Amino acid sequence: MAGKKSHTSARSTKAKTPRARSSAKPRPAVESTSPKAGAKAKPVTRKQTTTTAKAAPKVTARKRQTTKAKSTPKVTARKHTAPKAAGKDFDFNSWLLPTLELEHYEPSIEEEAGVQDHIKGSTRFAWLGAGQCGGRLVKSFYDLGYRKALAVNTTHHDLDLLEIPASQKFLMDIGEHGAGKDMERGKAAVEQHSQEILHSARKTFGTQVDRIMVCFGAGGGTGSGSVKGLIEVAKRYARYIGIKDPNKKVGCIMTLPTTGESSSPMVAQNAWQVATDLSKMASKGEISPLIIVDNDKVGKMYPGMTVRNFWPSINNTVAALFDIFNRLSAMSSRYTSFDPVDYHSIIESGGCAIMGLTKVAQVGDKFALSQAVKKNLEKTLLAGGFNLRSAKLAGCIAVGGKKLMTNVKGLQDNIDYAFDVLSEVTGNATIHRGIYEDNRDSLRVYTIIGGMDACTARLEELKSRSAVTVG
Ligand SMILES: Nc1nc2c(ncn2[C@@H]2O[C@H](COP(=O)(O)OP(=O)(O)OP(=O)(O)O)[C@@H](O)[C@H]2O)c(=O)[nH]1
Ligand SMILES: [Mg+2]
Repeated sequence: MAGKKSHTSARSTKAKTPRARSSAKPRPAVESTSPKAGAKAKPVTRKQTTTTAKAAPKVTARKRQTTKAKSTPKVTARKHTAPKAAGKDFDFNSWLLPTLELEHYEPSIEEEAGVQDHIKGSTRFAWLGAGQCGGRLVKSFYDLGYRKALAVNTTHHDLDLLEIPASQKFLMDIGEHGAGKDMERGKAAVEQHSQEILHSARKTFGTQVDRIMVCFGAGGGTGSGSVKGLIEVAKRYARYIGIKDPNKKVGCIMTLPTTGESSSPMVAQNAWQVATDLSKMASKGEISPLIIVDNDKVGKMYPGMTVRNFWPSINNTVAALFDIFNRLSAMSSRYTSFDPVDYHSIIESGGCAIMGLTKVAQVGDKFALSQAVKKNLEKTLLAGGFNLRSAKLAGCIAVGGKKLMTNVKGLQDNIDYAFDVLSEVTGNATIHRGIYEDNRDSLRVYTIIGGMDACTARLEELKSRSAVTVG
């Protein structure tokens, strides 16, 4: 038995209680369940069924294996007996400390519905929006039916303008209106209020959530400064509701500033800093996915937007595009289904992710179609500067009008060929495919590319701007 000692954990001290030591025969390790030595202890947890005084040596099979049992392989019989205070050298601490058994149990969480969603996707998302951009992004998701949205800000002015229920807004009061592009203030705000934000998240989201996305705009003070703290809060919430691997279930949507905005060195510096930090976290698998939306690129892709519709148009496009993958992954197709498992593997692949939509005019010609997809791909993705060949996984879904699907000969082949071309462009990333039909008159190709390295070229550009000194 002595040789076994080296295998035992700190918990083995229990076996050295006077009672255990005085036993003539080798006794099963003693597990204490009650602080009352020698008392007839009541079961203390749902799962524990044996009571201390009734501990029978014949008990050989236990449903619940304790750490101790694992570390002393020879012990087959287990009893849950409280230590007896027999003898003056009874060491109260040595048996009291190991009773922290409850740490091994999941707290029993009651199902709470939280705010009800109105979506038809395969995955239940909760949204945490920080700063003005984050708040407006989550509002766009809210409008699509993703009602589990919570906006946080350091100023009530931005929150007041958000048309979501007051209970889904949280003011991180730091005594000033906004962080004034000072990331330290954003950071301090979340540190000061993290407990209350967690509380609001629990109340708003409930327990029926699969993934949490934190949204913000890189460049400001509130969102950029608080995002890392909020990711932590999101992970705490995830653990609280029993999500197993929070690193894979908490992601981000981050926007990058326009050229005009980043002519301010502070905006460029903030954006470079936070985008670099989050890209590192994403590549280490600490968040997944990190979806990047470059406001500058989107602004140039859709020229002629008015001031009034600039942000709402971008936000609604981002939300609708994100929603497409979630929604289609819940639908089966008579052609090729994009399964929830496909979808999840992409969004869990870590690294950076981008999304895009290409409309294809020439569908009847195999090469024209694949060329259109290839040529349009980089142009139509919502952010650039990535090495697409670093992608691990991608999803590509072609949605064609019923008439096209019925009348165009060889369309399935042509679409398949376009998928192959995409695989080539992404350095042979695994492409999860989907082919669906709708009532429109066109063929649209929706793409999400995941598991990529950071958009180094774009980050360098931001860095160079942040070096410019004013005056
Ligand atoms: N896509 C998108 N980007 C936005 C929106 N609003 C702001 N941004 C971007 O987000 C960046 C940060 O701006 P805000 O979100 O206003 O900043 P903040 O986090 O509130 O920080 P402070 O105002 O400094 O407290 C801006 O430079 C813009 O590029 C929006 O509604 N949609
Ligand atoms: Mg702001």
